[in-house]
Amino acid sequence: MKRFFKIPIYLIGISCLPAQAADYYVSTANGASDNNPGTQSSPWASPQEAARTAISGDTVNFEDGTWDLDDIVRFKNKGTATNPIVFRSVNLHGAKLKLPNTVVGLGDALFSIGIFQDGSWKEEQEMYIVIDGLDLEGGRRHTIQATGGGQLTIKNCKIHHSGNDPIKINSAADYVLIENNEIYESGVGEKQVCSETHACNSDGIDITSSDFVTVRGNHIHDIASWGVYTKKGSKNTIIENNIIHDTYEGGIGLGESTVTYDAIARNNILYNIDHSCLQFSGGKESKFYNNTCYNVSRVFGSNWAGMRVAPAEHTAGAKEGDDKYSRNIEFYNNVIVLNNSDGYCFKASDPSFAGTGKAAHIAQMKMDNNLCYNLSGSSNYFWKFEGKVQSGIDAWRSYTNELGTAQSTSDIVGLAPEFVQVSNENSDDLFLPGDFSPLIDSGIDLSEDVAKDYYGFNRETNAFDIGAVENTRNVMPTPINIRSRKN
Ligand SMILES: [Ca+2]
Ligand SMILES: [Ca+2]
Repeated sequence: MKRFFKIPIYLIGISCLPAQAADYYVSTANGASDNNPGTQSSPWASPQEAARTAISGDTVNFEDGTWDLDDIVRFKNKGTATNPIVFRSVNLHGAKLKLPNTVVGLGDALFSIGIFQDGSWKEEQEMYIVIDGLDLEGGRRHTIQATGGGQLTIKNCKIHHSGNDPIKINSAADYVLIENNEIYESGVGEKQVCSETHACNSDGIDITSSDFVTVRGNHIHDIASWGVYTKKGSKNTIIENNIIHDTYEGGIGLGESTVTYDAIARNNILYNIDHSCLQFSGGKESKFYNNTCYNVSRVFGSNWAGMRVAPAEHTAGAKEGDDKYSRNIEFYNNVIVLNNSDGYCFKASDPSFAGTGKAAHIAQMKMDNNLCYNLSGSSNYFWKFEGKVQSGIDAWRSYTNELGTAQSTSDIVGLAPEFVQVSNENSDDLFLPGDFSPLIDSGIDLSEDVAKDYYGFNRETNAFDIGAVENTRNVMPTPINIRSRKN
């Protein structure tokens, strides 16, 4: 874990002086040139010039226009906590930067954020860069890649049509905030074709070996692989209040091929997900709280589940001596609406921990107050744990009770969630439980971790609803509009 403040005490007085901050402009208008001073009346022409020149405290304003780039954009300098470097579109999404998926460059991304020195990217760089409101398209592998480029904020942007993952955070890029972006169409470049329809390893957001990354309020859709996952030893990832839909693989992964620690995914809405919706794959001390999954596990239903637990493939990034298995994990207050005839609400494929048995394993899992329903019309519901399949909630309860750690004592199975709205993504009622929904007041109180719901309404202490949206509309104040531009 990183220390936030590295400024010696005697320098603090200096860092508090007014910054010599400049306001620069970049434009596609006639007369724009990198030989200009970069003022509003005499703007630069290229984002690369801005990225080479801007220093701590500078704001670079992009006028409306389209830049057809032929090279990556890489920042030369860093900002500071109080004086970041800001790249912003004057008008929301008015500035469009495009880099073809064929262009090879450092990082293979449109924006490569980090410090490249002596032939490699440096880890744990505190960049303090803000990218705000731009429309970013393409990149051979990624649209934005932070390799070691920490303290980065990506907000209010459109980020799309990447070769692989639109956003890749890796190599100890700590304290990255990804907020209020629309992220879509991953894996359109040099496809590693998985099937006739989509690419591989092209997730909406891929967080690898980076701590304290927050993914909040994003709209992530039409994704070749997973919506979001965090792996390779990443610690303290927060994934909250996102809407994720139309993915060809899974929804949210806490752990993937490698492990993650202390992650939480809460108040997310996921729909039209082909494989598992919520998955721990080498997830440790991690939580899925109050997420709504609808129309999930649509393809190969017997391989996947609404909620799934698996080991990671490798221990890369794990704490010293630690293993690859998921442990101390929790699924509470989640809605799982499957769409397949196989009916797997839950599936754990972790084998027994070395030297211990099923009882020890199940004691390290906690799941309850989830609702499982199936759109396919099948009334069979299954729970699978270490190769043994339990048919029906009663069988699952008594099986886990016999193992010494009763699970799912308050789950709701086979009842429709009765949402007001399931298809209009712009509706304020999307996935709101209707007034007679079984989700209402059926959750466990998670006030400490889930104070608000997807829309920003306060949760009802001691009367938690299941799922991402709390039905308390008549009594609560108007919430923040999550789609408006964030300051
Ligand atoms: Ca990936
Ligand atoms: Ca309630």
